[in-house]
Amino acid sequence: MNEQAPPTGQEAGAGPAEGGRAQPAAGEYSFVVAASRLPVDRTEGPDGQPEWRASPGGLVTALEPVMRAAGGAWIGWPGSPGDPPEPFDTDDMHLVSIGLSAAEVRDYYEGFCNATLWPLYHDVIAQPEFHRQWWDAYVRVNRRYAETVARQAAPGATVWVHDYQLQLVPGLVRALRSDVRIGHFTHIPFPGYEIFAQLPWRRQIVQGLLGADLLGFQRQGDATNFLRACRRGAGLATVGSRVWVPDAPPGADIPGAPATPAGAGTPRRRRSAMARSSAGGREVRAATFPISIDSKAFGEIAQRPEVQARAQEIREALGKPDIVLLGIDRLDYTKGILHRLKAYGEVLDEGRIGPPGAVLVQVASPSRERVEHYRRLRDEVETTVGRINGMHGEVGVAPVHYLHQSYPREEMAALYLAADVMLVTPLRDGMNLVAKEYVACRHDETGALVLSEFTGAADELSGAFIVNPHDIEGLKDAIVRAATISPAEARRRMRSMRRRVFENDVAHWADTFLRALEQTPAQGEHARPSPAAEHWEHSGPADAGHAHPDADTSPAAGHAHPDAAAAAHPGAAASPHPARAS
Ligand code: GDG
Repeated sequence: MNEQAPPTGQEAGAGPAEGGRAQPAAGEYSFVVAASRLPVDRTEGPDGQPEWRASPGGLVTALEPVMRAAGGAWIGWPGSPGDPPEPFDTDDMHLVSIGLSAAEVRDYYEGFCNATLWPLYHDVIAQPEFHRQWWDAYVRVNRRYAETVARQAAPGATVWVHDYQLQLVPGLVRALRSDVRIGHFTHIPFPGYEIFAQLPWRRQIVQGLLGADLLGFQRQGDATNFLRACRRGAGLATVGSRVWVPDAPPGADIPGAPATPAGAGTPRRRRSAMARSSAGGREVRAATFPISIDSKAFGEIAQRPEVQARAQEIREALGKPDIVLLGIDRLDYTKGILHRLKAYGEVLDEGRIGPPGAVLVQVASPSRERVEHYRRLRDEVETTVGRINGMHGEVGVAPVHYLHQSYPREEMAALYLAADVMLVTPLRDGMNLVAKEYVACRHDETGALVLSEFTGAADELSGAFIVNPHDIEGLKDAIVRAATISPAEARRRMRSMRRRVFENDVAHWADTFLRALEQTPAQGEHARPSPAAEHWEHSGPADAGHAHPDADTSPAAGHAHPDAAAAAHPGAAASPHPARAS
């Protein structure tokens, strides 16, 4: 492991480069992850000073083998404003903090990320706010990340950027370091163009993302929506899962990036033609890679005797009801908690199941508490829970146990084990890991999952009771069916879901993405599409309302297969290993 860290922070490592832009010297890490958060917890040392400890989550666990083999660095925000800790090494990786000032936490994190992009990308369930000052902060923080990545990455390194908080980073990194290979994964949905088009900075976002070689999404619909945004918002040509990006730097429209992209300001149809006939450019793939969990680790926790004993204890503490229903979510308006409570309340009203026979435990872990929509949601959820308990409770019997707290993983596993029915009812959710965690814990193949069709998980967990959470009658029926399922049907459904969750775990997800990234053409290997290639789809009247059939049906556009890219680019490097340090 590397002992001495290069300096971090905005000011370090810059030197003169072409075009007058600061070009940082290459670093020493051949695998670099950039994510909104650093996988650390802040604790207090014996002298009262803050100390930082690594806190491995699913993503870190998945990337550990690559980090260990490649000498990896993880770049992220430690989670509180002010001076970031010095870079430090854990057993497997080098952690580099990005500092955010209090104003940046307000404008970038709470503002543009969580009050603009989050609601916009979740189909405007809440009204997004657009503020130029927030956008400026987003650009500034993304640039800080990009500069840090550029300083840490070894020549030819693989860089993996995560999520909606860092969509400009791929383009900005490419402008600084054209030698690295860049992947980006969007954990949340990518909205339909009619919604995305509301964003005043939609073109810059598309261009920022297109700095990557490979763009990963949770579901096919997300990738398809992105490809449409490329055609309609940026006037670029696509075929199947591929976008042709002409030579001008894709970060060009981002304030501070070097130049203007080819075709900006030209009519759309001509721009597309330019894209197809331009002398040079790159091909970017947008494909689906459904994320998962560390299924084995979750399964193992759930097998521990003390966790199983705790599950029993929970049921006893709840008054030994016949049916325990469970919801576990961040307290977020996308998660459909109010719809779930409404349906459950009506099921109780109608006496279809009810206390003391059934109890709902709703864990709503605190989230984004300084954002207005979240404060309002908390009030509404707590009022609704109070109303249901007031109507249907008795002394010593509450039909809803509401817990606005966070728990350790062992307690989460005990809750999953204690629950006969898991309710996962988001209005929109990229994947939803809670559904998969529940399944991973049910080693005796009991239990039932009620799952919203608007989650990525619904594509994989066909053994669930799939619901439209807006359809309250349908949701009520599903809750009752799940609560009264026969053991044989529960086993059949759970077995198929467990097979899927254990086959596609988070390591498989990371591996598939990184292999596909490795197989994208390296700098200088991009085969220019022939101008006669009429299957290249571009924007224009024909695209006004329909995605090209290719975008939905091409095998390359579907769930990514590592071979797909290699087939498309026979000359591409075939090494399965993501790290490419020379
Ligand atoms: C985003 C996307 C996508 C929750 N409360 C506690 C706790 N959790 C853990 C769960 C689960 C995770 O948080 C939540 O993951 P989700 O997938 O449900 O949702 P988001 O946080 O919105 O995540 C989502 C995900 O990214 C990954 O790509 O699936 O669609 O929105 O792991 O267990 N964990 C602990 N205590 C809690 O109280 N320890």
